[in-house]
Amino acid sequence: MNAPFEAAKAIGPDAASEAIPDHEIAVIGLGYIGLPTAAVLATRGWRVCGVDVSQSVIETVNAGRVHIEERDLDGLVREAVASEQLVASLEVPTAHFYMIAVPTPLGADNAPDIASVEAAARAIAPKLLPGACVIVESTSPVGTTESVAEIIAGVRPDLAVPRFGDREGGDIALAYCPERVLPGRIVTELVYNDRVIGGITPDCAGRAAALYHSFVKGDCLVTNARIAETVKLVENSFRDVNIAFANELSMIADAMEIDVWEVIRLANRHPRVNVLQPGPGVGGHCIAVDPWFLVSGAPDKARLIRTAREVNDHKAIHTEERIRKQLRAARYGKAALLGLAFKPDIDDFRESPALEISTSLARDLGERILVVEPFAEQLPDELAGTGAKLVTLDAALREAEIVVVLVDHTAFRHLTPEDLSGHIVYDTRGMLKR
Ligand code: SAJ
Repeated sequence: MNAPFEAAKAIGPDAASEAIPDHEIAVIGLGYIGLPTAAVLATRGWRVCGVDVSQSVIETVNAGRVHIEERDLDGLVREAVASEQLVASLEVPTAHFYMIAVPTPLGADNAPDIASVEAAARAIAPKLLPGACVIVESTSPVGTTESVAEIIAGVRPDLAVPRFGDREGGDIALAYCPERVLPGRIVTELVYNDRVIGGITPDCAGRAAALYHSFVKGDCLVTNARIAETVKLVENSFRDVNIAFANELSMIADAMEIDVWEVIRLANRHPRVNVLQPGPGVGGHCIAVDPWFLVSGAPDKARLIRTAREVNDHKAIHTEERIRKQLRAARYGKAALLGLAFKPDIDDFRESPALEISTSLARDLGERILVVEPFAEQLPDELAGTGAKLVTLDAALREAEIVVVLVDHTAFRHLTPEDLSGHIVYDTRGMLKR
């Protein structure tokens, strides 16, 4: 038995050692968070079973390969699977720790959809042994960890399931520990970021924290589940509100024909001002989504957070309108759209304003749209058949009259104003000013 296994036994009640679980840790959901977490834990000596509903994900991981692009993840998964510390399965095993890392998308009317978390809780419940610890990592509306506890209590009346506010622990522990890693830096940030660990009871928080102490080099900060759930939503809402300020400023500057980049550069020389960067809108699965989870908790009170979301969504419409105007003025000229990803240097096109803008333009003006995206081998489905073409940067500069920077990928950053002379340039990211 290795050291982490001893640690797991040590933090559970004595009953934990009566039955030997199949695995030390089960990670439910092998996506952008679950797979890197499972691989990091496995390479730190834990016996990990990753669980997913997709047969192809299971086969890929068990072959030591990855189904998502993330820096350093492929080597880590290969090592974890080769050492037999990580296996993937469609079935939830018995384990000491369960980590739930499944998607929590926006449902109708921007309401949170936690169906996958609830399904994970129902799948885990029959497997729980006394001493087990269930941790939710998925970004969730406040109260979700308590809902998980209720589901488990309903399926397992034989277990003393702790309730929020209890002073004592129960047969099992339940906690919320939000992921806070930045796509593109996930493997590093999983280890070095501080973690916030919120228990349904103080005992639950302590038991969950023991797991994080085994692989996190940052601080493990202990609190209750509701606070931890709120902290996660606050982090991304804070960022969204600040980006909205920058985006609103850029639209004001457009109307007033002022150079927003110069304004921000100089304003940021004030010791207490730090304006973020405008862009074509806010993308990704997190910042454009999570603020709605906070709004849903108190819709009448969350006026600024809701407005920020609306401003950031509107920035994509504003950007598209400006490009359409330039295309109208150019009569038959073509526009080169640089980048489709939701931010620089990643291949992730989910909720990407650049993709949304490009798709809308291509549907109307396909033949006049050239797309340059170093992270795509072919046009994404949304753009296929519209007449738009995926071309190299050189070809785009030769053919297009208008050049729009939608994503400041490193592959574009060598461009100088001289390279672009003779073109109409719309730089939504301020790349050419840096
Ligand atoms: N963006 C701007 N201007 C800026 C900064 C960002 O327009 O000044 C845009 C980006 O282009 C992108 C979007 O915002 O479209 C989000 O990008 P990001 O790099 O700020 O954040 P994400 O979505 O990749 O990751 C965020 C992170 N949260 C915070 O920084 C508070 C990460 O730590 C979280 O773990 C992640 O959300 C998550 O999973 O919740």
